Amino acid sequence: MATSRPARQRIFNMIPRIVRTALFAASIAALDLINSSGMTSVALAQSNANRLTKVAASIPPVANPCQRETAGSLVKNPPELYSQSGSLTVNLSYQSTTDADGRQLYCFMTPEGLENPTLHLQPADQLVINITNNTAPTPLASLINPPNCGASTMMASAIAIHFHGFIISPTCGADDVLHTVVNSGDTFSYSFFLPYNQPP
Ligand SMILES: [Cu+2]
Repeated sequence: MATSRPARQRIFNMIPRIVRTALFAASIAALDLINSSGMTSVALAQSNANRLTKVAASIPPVANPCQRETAGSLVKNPPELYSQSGSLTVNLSYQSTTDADGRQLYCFMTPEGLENPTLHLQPADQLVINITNNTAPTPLASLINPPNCGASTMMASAIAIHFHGFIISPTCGADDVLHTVVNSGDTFSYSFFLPYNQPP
């Protein structure tokens, strides 16, 4: 009996991770030193033009973001989103809040109020993530030499998403971890296809 797909559904658990560590900032700084010839005005114009092609409509902040379970309660699974007809588009507002104990919490919120959803895709599916960094801006920390992906300067509050285990290109809009910069107030779109042979 022929079946088009294995009975066991291949589900990928994609956990977006925020790259905003000091280590990452240090690696960017090192790249800046290597490319110390500096950014020309032509390069700046090119990077800005490139950036414009990547900007989607901004995702507004969501009320009551980054909620946590109360102490002693059962921890629930995160909400889940599934691709349909070969694609999944997710709009995310990256936000921060301070809890009752003074801790700074960060999270991804969908406009519907889903926090940190788990995204399920099939091989060959397209994933589109439009994300706005709605955290408070911090002073500009460093200049990112071209080729830029998003902003050409990086705030300490800048974010980028990268993906573990996906067989995808390390290019802008996919899994470029070195040059993708989404500063506070900026919006960025990731868009790529998973390969047909993407293992679970
Ligand atoms: Cu990683």
